[in-house]
Amino acid sequence: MDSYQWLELEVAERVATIALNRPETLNALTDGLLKELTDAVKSVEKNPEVRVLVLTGRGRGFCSGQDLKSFQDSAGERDIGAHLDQFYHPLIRKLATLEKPTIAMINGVVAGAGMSLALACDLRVAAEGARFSQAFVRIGLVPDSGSTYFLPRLIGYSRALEMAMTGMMVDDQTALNWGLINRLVPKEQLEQETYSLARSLASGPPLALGMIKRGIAWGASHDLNDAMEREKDFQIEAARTEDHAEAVKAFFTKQVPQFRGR
Ligand code: LHQ
Repeated sequence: MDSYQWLELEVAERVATIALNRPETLNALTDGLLKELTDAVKSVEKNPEVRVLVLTGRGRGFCSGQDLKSFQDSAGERDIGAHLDQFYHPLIRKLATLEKPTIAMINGVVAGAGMSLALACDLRVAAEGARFSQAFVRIGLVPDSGSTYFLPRLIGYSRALEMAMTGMMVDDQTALNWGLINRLVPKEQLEQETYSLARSLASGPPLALGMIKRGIAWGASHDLNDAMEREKDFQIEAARTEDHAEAVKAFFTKQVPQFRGR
């Protein structure tokens, strides 16, 4: 896909930005938007110029989850399992396993599967005023698209259950205190803070960053012995990279290492 109707994709200074662009619905997810989003993440994956992905929303919302209008129009006719298999699962898997750091730049309200999208990113930077709801229960559904996996790992079992069972709206400060987001910044500093973080990650060692992402995901769901074995495999690979050799040299010559991803 060369151009997109429902989102914007831009690349600058080795950082790609995907901005969901259906602001009138707080960026609710239609089939069309989900297709474009999956395509855009794949193109970020393939683009060697890109080292970091920022995911955000245009307007006052980050993402309000499944577009309920398009579902309402075909109420009863939809096979939700097939819908999840076709649209959501490949997207969440692709985001969570992308070998490049991903940052959700949270500009406003986040609900339902929109929250799953934010949770599937590696880091979350939110603007003051952002709000978070596992809205599924409010319409008689259950958390999907990875929320049951990511949420208890991020904020703990009890808080995850409270959010999922009540659909409560969690405010920005609570989200920070609970570890749902990494950073909370004034609205007008959201882009500056996010891109400063993104550029710093983009100047890091790409191969090591990819392995760190896989390693932490592995460690979060394995026991200590398995985790150490996996770390060892990754460390052997990392220690063989040119980037590692260059960075050690740069340390002793007191220079800033230039990581090339080799
Ligand atoms: C929307 C939406 C929306 C359409 C706001 N759709 N228009 C489910 C089914 C099957 C398979 C896959 O997975 C899923 C997973 C899910 O994601 S289920 C959960 C779906 N999402 C929700 O239930 C959230 C619905 N939205 C809300 O609760 C509120 O809009 C929130 C809390 C997000 C924001 O509230 P407000 O700030 O008060 O904004 P608002 O409600 O006034 O919304 C602004 C506009 O956006 C409004 O349109 P209008 O024409 O009246 O201005 C809404 O209708 C529209 N909108 N969410 N998901």
